[in-house]
Amino acid sequence: MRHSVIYAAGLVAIVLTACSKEKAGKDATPYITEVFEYMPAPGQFVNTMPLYEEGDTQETMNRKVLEAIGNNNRGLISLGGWGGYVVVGFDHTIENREGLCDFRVLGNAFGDEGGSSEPGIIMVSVDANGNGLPDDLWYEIAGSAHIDPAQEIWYQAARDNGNDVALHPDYSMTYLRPEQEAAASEEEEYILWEDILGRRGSIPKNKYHTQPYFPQWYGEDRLSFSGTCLPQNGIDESGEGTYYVLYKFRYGYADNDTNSGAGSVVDISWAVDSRGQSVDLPGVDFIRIYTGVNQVNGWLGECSTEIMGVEDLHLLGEEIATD
Ligand SMILES: [Ca+2]
Ligand SMILES: [Ca+2]
Ligand SMILES: [Ca+2]
Repeated sequence: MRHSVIYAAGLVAIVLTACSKEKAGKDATPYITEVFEYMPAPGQFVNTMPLYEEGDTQETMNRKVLEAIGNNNRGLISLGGWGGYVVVGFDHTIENREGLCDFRVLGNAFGDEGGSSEPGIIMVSVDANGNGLPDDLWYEIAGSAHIDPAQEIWYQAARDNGNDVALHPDYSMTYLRPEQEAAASEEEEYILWEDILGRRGSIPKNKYHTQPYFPQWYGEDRLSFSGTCLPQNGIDESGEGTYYVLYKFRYGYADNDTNSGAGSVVDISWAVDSRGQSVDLPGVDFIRIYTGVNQVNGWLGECSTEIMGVEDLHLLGEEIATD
């Protein structure tokens, strides 16, 4: 009997620990403190950002990602092609304050109207079961193209360019490990993929990045991802393959605007459930970001979201109203 009382006391302690995370204490940090999973899709910066070394495992790669983008270190990681993702956590719950943006995702996009926008789709989750792990329901942040792709100012130009400008909400893709590494320094059909729409394509190997592009710590030959696929935002403005512009979406995505730009901040109130309905979240404990566009832009290579960090705006004392 006595034993069960002690056990119950233990349970209470666990519940209190979970609750204490709900409000940011004075020691809380605005930055990423945990990386739960890093699984990029194949890409030209995969296995170098962060660096894969012989013997690395999923666990050691997660740790390398934390060293890069955690605790305001501001290193850079690449999520590779469409679907590649990272799941991060914090030492407190990021509060959803009414009428305000709540967090910022840092990337390496530049240009006022875009130029190098490689949008990542952002998902959020609440540690509903209080176990400290991201094994709860996920909600997607409905960015501007989730609402209406045709409102992006570059929409018609992208359409005229032959881009796929549709938003595919239940998209999935499978990448195939190459049977052998590319022999030449360049190879158009290097990593083959197929998608749920029956389309096939490839991630080409380019001469600037010669390492394997398939994540080397991943053991299987087929690597699948699912989520939303955004309209293709890259246009070859030169018409001869020399000048690609990757246009910026209006709001709600990662690595889409400059880090100081209005497009890099997110209001948790933009979250929707799997049916696209708004959800009312008091705050979030976990954030998942995945590359949102499936497009290869000539010599620039595949569109791949890069992440430099995440910041809790409230802990930073930044008050940014939601437009
Ligand atoms: Ca908010
Ligand atoms: Ca959980
Ligand atoms: Ca980028």
